[in-house]
Amino acid sequence: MKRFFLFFITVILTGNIKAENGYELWLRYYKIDDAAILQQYRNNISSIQFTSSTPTLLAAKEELLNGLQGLLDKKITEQNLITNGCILVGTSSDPVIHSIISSNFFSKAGKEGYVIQTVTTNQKKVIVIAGNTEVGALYGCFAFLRLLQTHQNIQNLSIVSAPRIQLRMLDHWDNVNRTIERGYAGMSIWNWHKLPDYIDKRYKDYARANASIGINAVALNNVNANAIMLTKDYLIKVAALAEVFRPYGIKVYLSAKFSAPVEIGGLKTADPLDAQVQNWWKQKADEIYTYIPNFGGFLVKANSEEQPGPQTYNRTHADGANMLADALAPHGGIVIWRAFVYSNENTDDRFKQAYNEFKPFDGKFRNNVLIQVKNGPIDFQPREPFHPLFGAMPHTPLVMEFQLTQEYLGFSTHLVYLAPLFKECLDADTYEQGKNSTVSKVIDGSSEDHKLTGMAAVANIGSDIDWTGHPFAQANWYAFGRLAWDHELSAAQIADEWIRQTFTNIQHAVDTIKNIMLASREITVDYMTPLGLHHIMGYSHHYGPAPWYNAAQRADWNPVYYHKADSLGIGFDRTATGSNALAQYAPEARKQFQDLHTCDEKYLLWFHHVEWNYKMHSGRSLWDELCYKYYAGADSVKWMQQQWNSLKGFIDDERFEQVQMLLTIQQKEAVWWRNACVLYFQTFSRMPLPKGFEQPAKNLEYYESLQFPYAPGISGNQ
Ligand code: GCV
Repeated sequence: MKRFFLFFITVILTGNIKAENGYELWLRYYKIDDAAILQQYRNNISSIQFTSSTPTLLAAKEELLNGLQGLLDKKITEQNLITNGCILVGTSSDPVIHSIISSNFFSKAGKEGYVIQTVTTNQKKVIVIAGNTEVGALYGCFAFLRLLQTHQNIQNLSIVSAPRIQLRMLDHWDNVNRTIERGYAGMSIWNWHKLPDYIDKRYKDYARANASIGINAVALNNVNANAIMLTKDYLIKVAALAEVFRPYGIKVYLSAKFSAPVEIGGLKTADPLDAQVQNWWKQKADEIYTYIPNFGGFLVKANSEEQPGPQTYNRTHADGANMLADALAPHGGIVIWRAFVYSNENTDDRFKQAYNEFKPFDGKFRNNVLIQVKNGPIDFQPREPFHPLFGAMPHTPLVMEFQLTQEYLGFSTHLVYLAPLFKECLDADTYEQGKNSTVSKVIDGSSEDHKLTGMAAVANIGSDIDWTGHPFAQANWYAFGRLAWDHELSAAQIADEWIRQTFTNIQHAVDTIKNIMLASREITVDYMTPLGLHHIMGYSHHYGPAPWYNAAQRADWNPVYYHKADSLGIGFDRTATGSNALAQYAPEARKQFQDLHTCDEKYLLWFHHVEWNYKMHSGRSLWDELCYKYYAGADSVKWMQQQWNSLKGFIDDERFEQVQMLLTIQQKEAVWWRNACVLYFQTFSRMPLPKGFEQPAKNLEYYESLQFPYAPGISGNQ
């Protein structure tokens, strides 16, 4: 019966769904297809009134009008009078809004938050959307449209929402020549050649999408920076983008190359303690602010992976960051200095290097410096324990750095919903100040009362028509913004609202898609790096498995450095008998990892070298468990395919087929990962595959022979 019902719905729907290319993201505003909900909205909304027409409120008005007219399929008028069903939008400084909304709400909303209230005034029922600032009101409009797009009841609204984190930032690794380092969705959307005169429509749509989820900062260029970005010609182009973004509350930042004073300034040195160098940066900052009055500041990768930095001149990270901070301070700019550093000369465990280099400088940075730390200690792996710097630098504001572009998670061909990965890190307990000192409390400033706070993510956006190359990669952009606004939202809640806005509100379809999304990250971990394996992907391009690789010029670029498989077992001993990286965590946090028998098996091989015969919680040997995980992961992609196939007719054919094809690739690649890894590790364990497991189709030599010279995403600082 249920089947028949679903089939019936499918038949009805198929005729109505128009093809979509994904360009509109989660801001589609198609007519509400539920008659009762549509009626409720039509009854409650008739007109809009804006209290002023500044650029930000004009942007809000355009969005609200466009959204309402699309969703309600009715003409919405603009009124000067308050009538029944009017939506009144403005700021708390407007006398009418001030008189009908309690100031309590506004104090909770803070600088960027919003209030959405249903109010009856002079016998007229109205909906007020307001903030203390215009950008707060803009965010409120987007939030209101989200309510409608997700079919919420809007008859008696009483909502106040404020971001938990101040700086909610996308970092583009886009090069000047429009290639993108680790980019899998086409070329950079910044057309530097045509800027500043040609303003692509995409720039505004990009700003709208970001504002709709509260993103308020973007670093435009690769952290492997090109100094040319700081020349006048390029600053003028940057200024043109900043102008498009400004009404949407978005500030631009630039990745600054530390050697710029030499490369474009004609100086002999970039030593941060040299007066001429300091002066050069001061003048550069002054110049930037003449073009971009609301410029955000610099993002810096220094002394890491061949990038220049203060250590080049025997100075410290603090010397370098503080020099730039002093140049920006008069203008209110900030420096975001990355802690992703590891040195070739240092033979100690790469895991430990960022902590060792940065912890001694805790409290030594200027007030306008933030230190940006990747979520885990190595590099955006499918699963990492939280970075030990979180909780270790109480006197320094730390910015979280996540990665949306799926460098280590199947590029833009694998469906991997990243919110569970983000949440796992944010919810981890650092025990910095006793129990419940979660990573999220470190970065939202509540642990140490920091006023400047931030969360950043490496963007997954490119020139592909759907922006992200995989329709589901859009969900990662969306989830990042929502979590940066409120890290207490759950991965399921965010998936739910994204699906409803992006695909459909039909409950069966929402549930099916949500199940796929929520399972996808763990499935990927299982077929790529189960039980705490990490960094075993292809060399340089990072595509596919290569646990055997051992030819890189630096030891810590080789997978064998990380898995340490030998005839006895597998895994990196980071306890006191090994590299003792665990000592970098607070004692209580360390406890959860340090004992082989109690360590969560998800992290086992991150911290222990474990014998092949070791008995796991399941009762299986480690070897059998490893095989079990690899096979379960690959099989689960088939489950994802079956689930997806059941959605035919619930969503448009164009995106349905796209995802179907991408899942086919994902399934093949999952089997490839499984076969290559199992065959390789078997050369050490010398144990058979567990009974009943299908023998890999090819031998290890075959997998080792695969070459991908043109895999996407590799590039330097062009
Ligand atoms: C921008 C990893 C990536 C590099 C990236 C680097 C970083 O090593 O593979 O492409 O460079 O991280 O975060 O700086």
